[in-house]
Amino acid sequence: MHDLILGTNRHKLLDMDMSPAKVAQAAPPTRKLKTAAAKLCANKSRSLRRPWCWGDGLRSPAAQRAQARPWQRVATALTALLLASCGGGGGGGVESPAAGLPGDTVAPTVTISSSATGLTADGPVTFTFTASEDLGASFTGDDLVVAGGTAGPLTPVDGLRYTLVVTPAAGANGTASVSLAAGRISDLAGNVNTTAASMAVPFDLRLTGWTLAWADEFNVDGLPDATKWDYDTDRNRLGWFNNELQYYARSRLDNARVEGGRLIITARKESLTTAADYGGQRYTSARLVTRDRASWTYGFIEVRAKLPCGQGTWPAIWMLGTGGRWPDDGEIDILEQTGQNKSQVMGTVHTRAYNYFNGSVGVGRGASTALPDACTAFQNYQLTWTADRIQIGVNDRIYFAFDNPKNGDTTRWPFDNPQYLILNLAIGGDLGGAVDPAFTTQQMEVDYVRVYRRQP
Ligand SMILES: [Ca+2]
Ligand SMILES: [Ca+2]
Repeated sequence: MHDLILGTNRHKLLDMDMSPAKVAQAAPPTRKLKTAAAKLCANKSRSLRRPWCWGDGLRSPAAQRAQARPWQRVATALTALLLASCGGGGGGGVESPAAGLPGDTVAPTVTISSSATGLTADGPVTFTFTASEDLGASFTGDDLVVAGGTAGPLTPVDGLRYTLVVTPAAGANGTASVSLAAGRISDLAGNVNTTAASMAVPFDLRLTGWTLAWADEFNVDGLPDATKWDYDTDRNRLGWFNNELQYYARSRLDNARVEGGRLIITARKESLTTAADYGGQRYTSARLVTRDRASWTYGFIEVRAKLPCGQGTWPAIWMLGTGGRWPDDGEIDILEQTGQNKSQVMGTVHTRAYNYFNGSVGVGRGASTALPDACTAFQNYQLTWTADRIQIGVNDRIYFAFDNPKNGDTTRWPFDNPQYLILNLAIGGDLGGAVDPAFTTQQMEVDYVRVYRRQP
């Protein structure tokens, strides 16, 4: 395709008496190209008239040369010589002579940017197309393939820029994208674009009104970011609360490292007998907390993670109140998975009224949902927490909701105060159960943690 166009341009340079219309006739490959030049000349509304337009028709290059000022003739001839000796040049260079004039052999390009700020758009997305040179009438909305929403008209902003607004369906989430194929547009000299352009923007209209307040994308290899994460090792010596079997290590790459854009928490069968707080455990792992670094009251929290498949592993993504009083300050379990059923995930809240010390109202309030590929693929685990309700979901599907009774009973709703986030991989214990005798290592991988808050 590229060679074909260069060949055509070279032909045009050598035969300057071909009219643009004839060049267009001889040129590849689209019907649009054949008519674009004539269309342009017929468009009286454009403020910048083309030097090769005359009246409503086309002037031959010979007529243009006759009328051109002497310096223009010299410049045109020099450039034609240069271009011919260089074999026509390639795309992307500085346009010489001026874009669109006879002798312009540089194919136009289009770059695309979007109005989206942050990671996810929360409303209509405005795409801006910036052309490398004047495209005249050759660029229309019909040249674009739009997905993920309804597109408005392609609107010229100035000679080079155009905008297009894509409006996603109300309440939906997905990806809005625009793409322009090669061969769809041409510059004023008839050169056709040889490169495609496209842009995709993830959007989530459920986030309308929410602002990204805190995130870790895990982009820096090594130990987790110490400004965002601490380690909870408090109960290594005495033993953890739910009869789990692991020792939680601090700042130890073997148990928590960032690599390839992910946080990897690894549980291992090993005994750190020399650790100062060793409590007799036969497994190691890590429990990362944002405690004393970041906490939130209300928000939308999304954690994209892949869970371990091994029997006896108990991964959790959850929150505890910063007051440190359990269960009075409340607990929100955004994700838990038992050691025996790796195709199911659970969301739960615990309060003074709803905990396993209080048999009268049950161990907690929660629900589970089937997720067959939880341990083989990344999934989005989500908490939507407002003053009215806590909702827990996975992959945009809410499967558990817990309402604020709004009667002032903090034993049932202690969730108007800040909570910090915890990521850990436990072994065995009350939910982990029996550990596979062949266990050596298992891991939970986290692609990102994103916390959104309502705009004030
Ligand atoms: Ca050009
Ligand atoms: Ca990541």
